[in-house]
Amino acid sequence: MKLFLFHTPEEVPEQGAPDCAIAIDVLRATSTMAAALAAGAEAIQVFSDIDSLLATSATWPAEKCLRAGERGGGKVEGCDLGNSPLDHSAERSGGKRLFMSTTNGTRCLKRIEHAPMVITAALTTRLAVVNFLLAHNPETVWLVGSGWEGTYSLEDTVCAGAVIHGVIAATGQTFKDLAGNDATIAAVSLYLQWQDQMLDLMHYASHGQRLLGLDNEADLKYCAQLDVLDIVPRQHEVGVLGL
Ligand code: 3SL
Repeated sequence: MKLFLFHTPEEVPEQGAPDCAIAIDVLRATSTMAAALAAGAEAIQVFSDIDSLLATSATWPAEKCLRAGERGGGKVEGCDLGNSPLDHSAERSGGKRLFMSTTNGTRCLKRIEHAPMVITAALTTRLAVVNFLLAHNPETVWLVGSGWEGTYSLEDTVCAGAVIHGVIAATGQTFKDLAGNDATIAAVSLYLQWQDQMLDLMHYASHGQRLLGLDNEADLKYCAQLDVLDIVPRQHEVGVLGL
């Protein structure tokens, strides 16, 4: 297995495709997707723009539909929810399809949607993602951070580092075997430095600060947890993820 890390969707090469592509948006899209599926959502359908989300969701039975729209950290008018993992419970999300569009996370998924295997990762699902990789053993893996509007995100990089470190720990392989690019090695160093202070790191991260400014400290606490969900959201048809 060769692992490549791209910090933003913009860094993803125009040519070629990996055997497995992993979208990461710790704050908060991929943490929210995992929380929704763990709460029993039927599936998550992702959109780059709100107009297509509203148009497609209008064709779905209303009682089985939840619209989640986020821009700039806030809920989009006309949607039922914003992008908080804490919004999801069995009562609210069970059996429903989540139609979702966020500033960066869903854009990241759209960028990699044509890879043969597409999954999402978050700190909450880190070990499940490592086990998924070990079970499927894809030859090439692209881990793609969602970043913020084209720039690097600390929290996505530390999550990529946590996944890569997990693969190293489980296989005993070295960077020589596993690292496809320099960014993978740097991400593991970041993870090793911060693994016991994940919440502190979220507070220092620029998007963490943006979310704190919007009164979302509980979301930071939730998203900073490691290995609390044993699920891997996986794309089953282009733009639609489930378990
Ligand atoms: O950018 C995104 O996709 C979101 O996760 C951003 S936010 O955490 O909802 O503000």
